[in-house]
Amino acid sequence: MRNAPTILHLDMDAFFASVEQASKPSLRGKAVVVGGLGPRGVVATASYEARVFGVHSAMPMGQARRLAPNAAYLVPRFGLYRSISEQVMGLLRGLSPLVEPLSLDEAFVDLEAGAVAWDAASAQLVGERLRADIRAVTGLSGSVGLAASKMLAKIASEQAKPDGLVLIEPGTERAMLGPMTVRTLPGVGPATGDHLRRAGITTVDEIAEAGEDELVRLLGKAHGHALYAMALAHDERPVVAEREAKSVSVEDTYDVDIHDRLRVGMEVQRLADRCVRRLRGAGLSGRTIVLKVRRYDFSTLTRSETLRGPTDDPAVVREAAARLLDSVDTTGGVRLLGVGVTGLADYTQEDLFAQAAAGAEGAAGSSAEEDVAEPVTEQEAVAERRWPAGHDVRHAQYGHGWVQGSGLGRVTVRFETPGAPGPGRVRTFRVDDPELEPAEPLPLVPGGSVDGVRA
Ligand code: TTP
Ligand code: MG
Ligand code: MG
Repeated sequence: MRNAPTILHLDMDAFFASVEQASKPSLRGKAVVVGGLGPRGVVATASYEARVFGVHSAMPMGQARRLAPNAAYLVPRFGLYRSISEQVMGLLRGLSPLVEPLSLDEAFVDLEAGAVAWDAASAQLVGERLRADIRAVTGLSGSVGLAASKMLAKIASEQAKPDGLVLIEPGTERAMLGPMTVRTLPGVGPATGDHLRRAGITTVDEIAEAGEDELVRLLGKAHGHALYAMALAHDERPVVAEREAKSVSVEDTYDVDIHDRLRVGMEVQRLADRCVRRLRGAGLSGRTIVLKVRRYDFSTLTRSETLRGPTDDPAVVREAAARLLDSVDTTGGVRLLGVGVTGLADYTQEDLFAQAAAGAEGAAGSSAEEDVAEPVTEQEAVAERRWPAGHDVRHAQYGHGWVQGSGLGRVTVRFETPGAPGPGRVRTFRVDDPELEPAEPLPLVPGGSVDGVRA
């Protein structure tokens, strides 16, 4: 392990919700919940104001509404979040060639490799300046952790939340980690935590005391070994730049185009299994399942789905690939099929013990939009799909605004823009008002850009 705290971990605060608050002045300082609003929807995230009521990511939306009935409930706008993520990642790449994004709002940066920091004082300065730059460019706050290893940098940014910076001085790691709950360690979620607790292990010190053999006996070889090392604050994993980050994929080209839909389905299942064997062979797991289809006319489509947590479970990958295939038209024949897994993780990410369950519950990310409508009548469903809560609109007379809600043939719009000093006015229209149309998001910061945004 290096002896200077020059690994930086950044994680944006309440990311989706903060973007919504930045773009909608009336929601600043208010409880905001972003997620799927349909009957099976789950919370993607909640603003810190909403977390006070107990609302958190992955909670069923119905439960969130009971806990925080007065919060604003919004459908995610992934295009906007992606474009802001790009701005943030761009700032990180300005610091070092070694930037490892873990998700839209989170990345490791090796400051030493960028020659921008070499000791605690210089690392602290870079971290503070980065937070200021992020605020200037995006209007949002991110929390920064600095330490001599990835694991500790991530723990530090968690401690820094929200809107802070924590630096862990090398040499103090063991003493700091010891009394903390095992849940602090990466890879220990609720399931692994329960498992350890039943064995009488609740703190990091108790993992160290239990010894490596006991950990392996409890959690299996790979996980037990890794967890023991982390409890001793041993973590030598390098920051891996995005372009080096591996993705595992397999594909087959067919001599004769496949026309039979059943056969296409079977091939996809076979490729999914092969892909998982490779993945496991490399000791990896990944969050995003990708399906590639080249059709008879050489048109090539890729479809992807992002799961809540990384998986290396063949059943989960097979099911995701099958769902993706459902959305692809293969009439006319298929020349090539491929299945891949990206967003790879080693043991750093989520609760490895519970990953199969998370995968089985389906995707939390991109599929949320499908949950939007709870059809009261056909017309209601159409209205809600055309006017999702939180999405931008433009009215010929009143200008730019966003959908506060819709129902009973009406849509309520609040006319306000990101730069405005305070809340804008609310007006209600018929859902088929010819003067009202969906609009692209505006930049969060005056003069900023939202290149490539498609909400
Ligand atoms: P996180 O960084 O885990 O959470 P957050 O940024 O909302 O809040 P925090 O301040 O605690 O970091 O996730 C980033 C975004 O990813 C989050 O804003 C929404 C999305 N997300 C989901 O869609 N589903 C989930 O289960 C989680 C955890 C996040
Ligand atoms: Mg975050
Ligand atoms: Mg995050």
